Amino acid sequence: MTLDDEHTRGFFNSVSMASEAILDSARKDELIHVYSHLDADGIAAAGIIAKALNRLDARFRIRITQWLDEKSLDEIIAEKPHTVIFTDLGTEYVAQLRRKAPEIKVIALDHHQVEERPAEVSDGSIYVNPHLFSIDGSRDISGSGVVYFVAKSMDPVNVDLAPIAIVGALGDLQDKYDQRMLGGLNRKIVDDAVDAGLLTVEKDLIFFGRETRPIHKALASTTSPYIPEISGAEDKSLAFLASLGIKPKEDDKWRALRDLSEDEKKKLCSALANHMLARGLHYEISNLIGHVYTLTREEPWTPTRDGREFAVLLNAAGRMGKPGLGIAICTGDRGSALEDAISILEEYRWTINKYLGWITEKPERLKELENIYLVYGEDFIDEKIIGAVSSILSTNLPNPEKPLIAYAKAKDGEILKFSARTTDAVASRGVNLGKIMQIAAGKCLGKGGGHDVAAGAQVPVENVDAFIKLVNELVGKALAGETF
Ligand SMILES: [Mn+2]
Repeated sequence: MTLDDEHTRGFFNSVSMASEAILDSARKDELIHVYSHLDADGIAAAGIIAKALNRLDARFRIRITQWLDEKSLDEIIAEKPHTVIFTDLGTEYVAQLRRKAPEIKVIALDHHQVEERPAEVSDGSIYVNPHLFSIDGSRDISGSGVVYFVAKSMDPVNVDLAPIAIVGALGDLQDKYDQRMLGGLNRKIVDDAVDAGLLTVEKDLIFFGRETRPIHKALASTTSPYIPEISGAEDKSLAFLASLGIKPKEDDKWRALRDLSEDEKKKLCSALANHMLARGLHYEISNLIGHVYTLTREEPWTPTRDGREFAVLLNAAGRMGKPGLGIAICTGDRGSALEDAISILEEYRWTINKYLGWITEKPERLKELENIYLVYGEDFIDEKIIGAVSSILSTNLPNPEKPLIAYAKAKDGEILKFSARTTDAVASRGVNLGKIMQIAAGKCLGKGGGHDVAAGAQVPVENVDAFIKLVNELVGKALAGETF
C-alpha cells in the first residue's frame, strides 16, 4: 500500500471532513460528547481527542463504555448533546442515532469492521473508518490512530500525540508485520513520532523495559508471551536466569536486557521456548524478538516508557474500573496519576496471573473442540478481563491453528461475554472471527462483532451451547472455504 493510492486518499478526505466538523463544533462552543471504548486503544483514542479538544478550549465530556446498544443510544439522546463523537466504536450506530435524533451531529472515528458501507453518508453524519476505504482496520490502523490523524488535521501541534496512537495500536495487537512491526497507516504515525523525537524503534527482545529494568523484572512483567511460573514471579524469574548461567548483576549493578551479549540472548530465547514447550505451550522463538517502541520522553523505569507496556497500563486502568486515570495519563498527567496507575497495573497483573494460573492448573479448563479451543471462566474470571486473558492465552496454544474462544458470566448472570482470538495465519485462511461472532450471536439472540483476529460477543445464558456449537461449525466452514 502506498500513502497516495486512491483508498488512502479517500480515507484522508474523510479525516479532513471530521476535523472540519469538530473544529466547527468547537468554534460554535457546542457541547461535545465523546464515547470511547473500554480497552487500551479506546482509552488512547479518548486521550488524544481530549487533548486536542482541550487545546481548542472546547466544551466536552467523555464516557468510556464496553459496548453500545439501543439503551446507550437513548441515554446519549437524553443528555441532549450538540455533537457526538464516537471513538474506537460506534460505526454501526451512527445511522440509528441520527434517525432517533436528527438534530445531533454525529462523528464516528472507528476502525471496527462494518457489515456494509453505511448508506447515508450525506445525512450530515461523518464516518472515518479504514474499512470503508478497503484499508485493513485490524492491523493497519487502530481507533486511536484514526483519532490521531483527525487531531493532526485539526492542528499540526497534535503531532505530539503520535506516541499515544502507537500505544493504542500496540494495545490492539496490530504489530502484525514482520518481526512484530507496525505497518500500513500505523507506519506513518511511527514516522511522525520518530521525526518529532518522541519515539525510537529498535529490534530486540520484546520484553517490557528492555533498556531500563533488571532482566528478571523484565521477564516477570511481560505477559505476551505469558510464561507459566515466570510471568508475575520475580523470584522464579531470577532462579531461571541463574539456571542458565546468566548473571543478573555486573559489579553490583543490575543488568538490563540490552546489556546481554548475543550469545546470552540466544540462550535465553531457546530456554524460554523449551520452558513453554515442556508445559504443553507452543511459542515461536522468533516472536520473542521484534520491533520495540520506546517513548523516549518518558522516565526510564516507568511503564509508560515501553509502548507495549503503556498499552497494558491503559488496559489495566480500563478493566479495573479507572478509565479516567488512563485518559489522564494519555493527556500528559504524570506524578500522582502515574503512581495510581502503576498500582492499578500491579493489581491487574496479579489478577491476570491468578486467572491464567487457574486455567493452566487443570488441563480440562482449556477444552479442545473440533475447530476451536474453549475456556469457560465460570464465576471466577471477571468478564471485563476475559478479553485480556484470551489475548494472552491465544499467543501460546498447543495448536495455534485453532481460534480460542473464552467466556465468562456478566454481572447480572443472564448474559455470557465471549472473547475470540486467533492468529493472522488462521485469518488469512478465511477465518473472520468478527463476522463469525456477529452471525452466531445474531442467531442466538445476542450480538457480536469485531476484527478478523479479535472479536467479542454477548449471548443469553440459555443459548450458550447453541452459540458455541455454531461458532465451532462456522470456523470449520470458513477453514473449508465455504461461504456463509
Ligand atoms: Mn481498537
